Amino acid sequence: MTVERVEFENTFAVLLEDILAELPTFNIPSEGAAWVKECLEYTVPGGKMNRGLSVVDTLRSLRGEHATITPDELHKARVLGWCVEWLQAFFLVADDIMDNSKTRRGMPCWYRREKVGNIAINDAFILESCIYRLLKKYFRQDDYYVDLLDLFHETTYQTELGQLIDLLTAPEDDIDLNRFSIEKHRWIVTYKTAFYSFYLPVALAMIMNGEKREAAFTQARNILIPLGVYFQVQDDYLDCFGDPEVIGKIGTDIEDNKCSWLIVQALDRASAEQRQVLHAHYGRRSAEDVEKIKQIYCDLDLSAVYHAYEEKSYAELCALIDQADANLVPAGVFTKFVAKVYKRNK
Ligand code: GPP
Ligand code: MG
Ligand code: MG
Ligand code: MG
Repeated sequence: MTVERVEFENTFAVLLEDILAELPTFNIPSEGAAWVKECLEYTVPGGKMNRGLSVVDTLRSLRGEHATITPDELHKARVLGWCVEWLQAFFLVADDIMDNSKTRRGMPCWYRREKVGNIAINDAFILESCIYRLLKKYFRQDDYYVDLLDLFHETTYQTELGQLIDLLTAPEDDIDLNRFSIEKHRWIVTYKTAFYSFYLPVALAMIMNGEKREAAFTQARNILIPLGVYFQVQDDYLDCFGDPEVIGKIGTDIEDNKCSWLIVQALDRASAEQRQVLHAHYGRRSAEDVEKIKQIYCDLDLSAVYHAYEEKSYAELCALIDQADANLVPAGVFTKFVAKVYKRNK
């Protein structure tokens, strides 16, 4: 584990304590404080932490090799990183309910734990509120406080709109594969994943670094959104072809009738007979139905299509980075990020 990863992980304990320490000021009954502690410990840490660590990485890249970052600044970058991880926990707890998922990070989804169930809906709201407790504690005095708040609100709304279309495109009682298209898929993943996973961490570090030029944020977005799309295509692929032991979750996209990258690619290539099989078996819960769909994915050699897509996306992202103006955002910000996700298997 890198030094930063250890420091970052250690910061979680501090922030958890911040949240827990103020609970008595609400006179909350003791079972409430115990619940919040258990929920936060279960749902916030334990991921890959790529999003959170990216805030710190980005701040370092923005400052350059030899510029110093004070201990206080480093701590604040880590706080922002954890705010992104908290946002992610909020989304995942809610997403797992909506997607009927079984496991997350190698454990049962929070809502599936004994005594949790629908309380997880309220827990998701609490997870979201924690972001604003932490921002208030650490950034209230800073002139960019309102910009941080605005960015978190904006990004949350974008993600919720993305999740809305993800769900509206996948009604389980009305299977209609004609709703799916490459353009629809791209819109959904841009909104439900790319903004919060890629643009948000970088933009937070830029704000903290005093960036005011709109062109710098636009440049970051122009590279990070395609990177986020590529990342969600990987997620869609791994949902079907990844190893649950490695990705820590059991895929549900076929059962959930999702407009996944795989089904969109399959529809683009299927013969009339294959299309019929897809129509007959997609979005159904039985293992036999799912197997029929996976068989067509294999017959169409979607793994090869995916690997070609990976190469092409990588080349396109590298070209975008090459063409970018390093005076707006240094290339290292993006190359580090691309290196983290290229050919990932989890
Ligand atoms: C990933 O979709 C998108 C999210 C986790 C955002 C959820 C947004 C909300 C507003 C709740 P996914 O369902 O493919 O993720 P996973 O495969 O991890 O379940
Ligand atoms: Mg999901
Ligand atoms: Mg989902
Ligand atoms: Mg997924």
